Amino acid sequence: MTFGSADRARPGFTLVELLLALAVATLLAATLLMAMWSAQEEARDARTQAQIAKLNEYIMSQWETYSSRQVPIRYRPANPLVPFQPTARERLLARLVLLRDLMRMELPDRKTDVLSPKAQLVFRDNNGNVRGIAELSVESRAWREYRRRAVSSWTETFQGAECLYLIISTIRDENGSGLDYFRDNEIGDVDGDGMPEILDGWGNPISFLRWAPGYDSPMQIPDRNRSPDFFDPLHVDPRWSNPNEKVPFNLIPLIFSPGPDRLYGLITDTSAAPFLDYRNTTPLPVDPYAAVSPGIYVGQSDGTSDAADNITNHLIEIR
Ligand SMILES: [Ca+2]
Ligand SMILES: [Ca+2]
Repeated sequence: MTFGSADRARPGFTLVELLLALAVATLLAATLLMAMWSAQEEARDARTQAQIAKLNEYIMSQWETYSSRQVPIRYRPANPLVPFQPTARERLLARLVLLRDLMRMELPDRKTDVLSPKAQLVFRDNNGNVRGIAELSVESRAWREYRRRAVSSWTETFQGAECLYLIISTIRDENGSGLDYFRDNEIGDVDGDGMPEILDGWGNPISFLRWAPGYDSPMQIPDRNRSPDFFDPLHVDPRWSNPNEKVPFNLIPLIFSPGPDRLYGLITDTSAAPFLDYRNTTPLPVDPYAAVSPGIYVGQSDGTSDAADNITNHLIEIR
């Protein structure tokens, strides 16, 4: 036996076998990477759901307090020499409008909510002359704190998320701060405007709309007959006298992550100009159902299907 024949007998790989082995290895690696990626996506999704459930808990516990909230009102006459005596109906309207102003200031979702002063409800006589003005007689502590922390470089891009951060970071109770639940890497300033946001599992700001009348969900039905405004049990809102109106229906605050596609797909006032300032809506100030522009409402789809994969407090099962 020669060395040469021993060489020939040694098992070896042909080029085809090598290529085949390489292909199998590549496929295995790709499958493994895919499995790792989908496990990561699942973890991101689960974390975002948990974050939104926690944020929902904070916002809704505040929301529920408004049903029995004291609304401190100051009435001023237009002419200091002519006393202003509001009617019972006017007092009810003042309570409703200024309750909405309290919500606007304590649960802001845009720069103007933080920066615009208290709303004024103006009462006129039959000739259109101003008889008197109603406004909140105190400013809430939370609102003053938000104003103190609003920096001049603040931009509208992520204002909903930035307001949500302001609200949650101002919460203090016996268990600590509202931010304690969130990890360090879940707080960021994606747009670098000096105002932080809470970030979802994909690193995108979790946004907030206190009132999203354009959003349709199992929790928010845009029909006042099936789901009337919870905060107006006496039907004080003047639109109740118009049979053709669908407002005021019940609104539920909207907390939303853009989801895996990282696109929000909902109309907020950042996509329209001029920016909505709730203090100056007409005919009543602080109208939760105010249009961004004619026929366009806060929270409605921007015409794409980008919102389909969003993770929101209206759709997740609250644990
Ligand atoms: Ca920011
Ligand atoms: Ca999306």
